[in-house]
Amino acid sequence: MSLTPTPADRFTFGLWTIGWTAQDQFGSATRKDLDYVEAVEKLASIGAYGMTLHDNDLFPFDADESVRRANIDRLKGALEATGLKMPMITTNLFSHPVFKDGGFTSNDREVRRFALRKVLKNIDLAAELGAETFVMWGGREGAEYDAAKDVISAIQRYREAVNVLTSYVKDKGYNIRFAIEPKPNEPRGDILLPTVGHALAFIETLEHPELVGLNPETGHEQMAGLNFTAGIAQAIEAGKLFHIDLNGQRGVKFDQDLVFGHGDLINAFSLVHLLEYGNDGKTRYQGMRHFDYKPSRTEDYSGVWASAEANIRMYLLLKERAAAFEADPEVKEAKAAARVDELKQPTLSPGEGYAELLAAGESGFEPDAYFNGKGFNFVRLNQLAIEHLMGAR
Ligand code: GLT
Ligand code: MN
Ligand code: MN
Repeated sequence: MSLTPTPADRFTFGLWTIGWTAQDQFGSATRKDLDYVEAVEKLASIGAYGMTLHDNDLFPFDADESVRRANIDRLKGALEATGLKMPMITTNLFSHPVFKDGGFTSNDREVRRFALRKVLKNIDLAAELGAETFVMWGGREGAEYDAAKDVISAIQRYREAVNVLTSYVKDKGYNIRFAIEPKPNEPRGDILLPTVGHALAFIETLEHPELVGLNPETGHEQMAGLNFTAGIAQAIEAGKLFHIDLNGQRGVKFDQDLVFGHGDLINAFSLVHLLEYGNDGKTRYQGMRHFDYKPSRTEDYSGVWASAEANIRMYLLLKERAAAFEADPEVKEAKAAARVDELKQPTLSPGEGYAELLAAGESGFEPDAYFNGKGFNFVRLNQLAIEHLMGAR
């Protein structure tokens, strides 16, 4: 297997990732601004498939129509020249002071109306650039104080906003689907739709749930102490994994946005295995492998590009390790001993209902045999997985 990326690998990067100038809560920028045309050219040269952006990564919040148009056209020229794609676009509803209490769910109705107009305009840009996925990360949609936010109404306003956006896309005939990106906290004390599970439940209450899925981020689930691979599996099963933000996070702390695999490596291994193989070969994830990381504040631009390539290399190495795990006869045997595939078998037989189940009785089943016997052999299987991950097999 090759560790040289090709566009077929579908690796994409946010302009805000490699372009992050490393200003944080405690210190000023440590790098100069990155020009978006240079970003496009560099990404193409390292084998990326595409780049993604927020409206205001490309033009300032207060840009007039001529600046906006000039920058869009200059970007389009760079995309055409390099062949790089723009498969996802999103809107910045978090930087400007107007969004200090959120966009779709600000207590201030005028702000909510302004936010919706900003997103509608950006959907036109997504259509113009051929983006098929429109991400919604509601980082400012939340609160610090329970009394300050009527969460029931906030969810209703969130729903109202997403319903407006899906009806717009339908009326315009755009080939665009929305992907909600959950996050538990940061920058708000508590963010609405904090996890994959919350967002999945919300989507089912929408007017056009078929147009709305998820863009889960590794670190965001792990910040909540959750197993990212397990969340992604549930999203795949629900048909809702529209996009994914890959990065690294080391435990329950602030959002680190490390290089993919530089956090919980074991979980990154199981994730790549899941994305590449699904559970039956049919549920392989076909979408973008989008890296949403922050090149550390300690790095200059040579370090930025080395870290961008590190994301790609980590994914390809894990894919190679996952393939070796998948092909190993000893793993197959350990999986059989662990009865992994038995879970695919429905619990009831064809035609059976609860009445037949009850009538079947215990017929020889011995619950007590599970004491001091009938182990599942999961540890042996996990040891094999980790040996493959370590390159020991
Ligand atoms: C922001 C956030 C990311 C989101 C981006 C999309 S912006 O950097 O931390 O997780 O994916 O709005
Ligand atoms: Mn993050
Ligand atoms: Mn993200």
